[in-house]
Amino acid sequence: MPVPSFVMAIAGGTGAGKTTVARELTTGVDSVTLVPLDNYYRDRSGQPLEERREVNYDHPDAFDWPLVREQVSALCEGRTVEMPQYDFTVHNREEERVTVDPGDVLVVEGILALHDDVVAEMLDLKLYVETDADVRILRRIRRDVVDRGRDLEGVMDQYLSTVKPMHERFVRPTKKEADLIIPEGANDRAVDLLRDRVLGVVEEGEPPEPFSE
Ligand code: UZR
Ligand code: MG
Repeated sequence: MPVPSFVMAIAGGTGAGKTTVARELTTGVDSVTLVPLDNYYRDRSGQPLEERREVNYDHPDAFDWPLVREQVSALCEGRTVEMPQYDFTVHNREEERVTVDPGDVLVVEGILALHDDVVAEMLDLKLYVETDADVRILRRIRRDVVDRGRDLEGVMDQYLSTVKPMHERFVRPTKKEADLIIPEGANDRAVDLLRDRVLGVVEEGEPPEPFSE
């Protein structure tokens, strides 16, 4: 298995376009390993669904950080991991894990991708995608209502009670940990520049330190 040549994190609020940026940034790279932090929500099999519905999933405590550290570190060292999968419809980890190999580029993506100091040590590049809150909530509504079959009332309640306050308390402050802040979603010049950089590192073996020359 290869040891990844480039390890990056992409943080930002819900609906910011993190997944899109991750895809755009790695277009043209043969092997990319995505580490979505959503997969690392704690295992709540011992808890009834009613209780799981009430969990604050935007708080850092909702995540299984020891497992995130263990698996990101393993992938960085070129080892395969058994990655948990998350089922949003029942708010729980799935029973089956998926075997994930390390690629040339590793992308850790999630609202709190820049939250953990130990994970931060493993990163070559830290990005924060910044998108206006109105755009983010509209995207979130579309995703939750259309794609995940939730009701509008519930999505609005959740946004006001947890998503927004936790964003302000835990997600937005990680912006200052970022090497670069990418304004609004994909298809901009920032993304083009970075993609060239990533491809350069992977194909020509340039040093991973971003913008070091
Ligand atoms: P992204 N989330 C759920 O809605 N249900 C769950 O069971 C687990 C997570 C939401 C979470 C967060 N919050 O805002 C979002 N809430 O998933 C993060 N409330 O995912 O980065 O793709 O927006
Ligand atoms: Mg996403």
